Amino acid sequence: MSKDIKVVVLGLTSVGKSCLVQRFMYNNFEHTVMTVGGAYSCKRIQVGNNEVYLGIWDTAGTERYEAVNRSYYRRARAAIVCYDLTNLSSLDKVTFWVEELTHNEPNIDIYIVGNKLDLIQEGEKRQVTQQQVDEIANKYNAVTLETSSKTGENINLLLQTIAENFVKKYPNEVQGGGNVNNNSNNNNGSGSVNMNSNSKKSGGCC
Ligand SMILES: Nc1nc2c(ncn2[C@@H]2O[C@H](COP(=O)(O)OP(=O)(O)OP(=O)(O)O)[C@@H](O)[C@H]2O)c(=O)[nH]1
Ligand SMILES: [Mg+2]
Repeated sequence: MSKDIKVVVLGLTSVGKSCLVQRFMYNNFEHTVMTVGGAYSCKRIQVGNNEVYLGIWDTAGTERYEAVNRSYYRRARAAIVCYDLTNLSSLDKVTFWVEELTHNEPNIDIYIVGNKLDLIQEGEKRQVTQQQVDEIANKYNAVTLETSSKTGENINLLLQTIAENFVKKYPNEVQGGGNVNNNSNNNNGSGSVNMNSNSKKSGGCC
């Protein structure tokens, strides 16, 4: 049995939303242009005995597209709300989107994701602490993770966790149940992540 899950990616411009989607979809890190409107991608992953199709809407981070983004997150089951670990002001936009999502899509699962982890590992100053992020996450019952689209760290883990948590939360929507091994707090990229062999660029999606 397969299941389509709509996922929306939100956050300030340049925090790395498109790079995150590109890394997940094609396992590369290439030059991206500023997103205009929204861009859709779909990929199949395996959760236990179930096929899950993640239909991902990558949105534009500039303010003039905020109204448009509301149409992209409508009826989404999960939201990846991104900030840049080297840019404190990008956290304000996280609060903005998380509040808006909680108000308009109260059942949505929220993942607050700190991008550009590689820059911190290379010695660039961290501007956003885990404590600051936890304050928001605790308030809105969100999962947090730090990722790098450049190195690929935690990108597959993030999307696999979204799919696994969905199957756990809505077993009746995904026939067959499956064995779900949720490693949502495991930041080392190991464990239940098994993505690439199941990749698919089109078809069967939301
Ligand atoms: N070092 C590093 N740079 C990154 C990473 N992710 C994105 N970038 C860079 O950040 C810039 C913006 O990336 P995008 O993915 O286009 O940002 P965006 O959030 O989609 O921006 P908008 O489409 O304008 O909303 C680009 O120069 C990327 O190369 C990362 O993980 N590490
Ligand atoms: Mg973009």
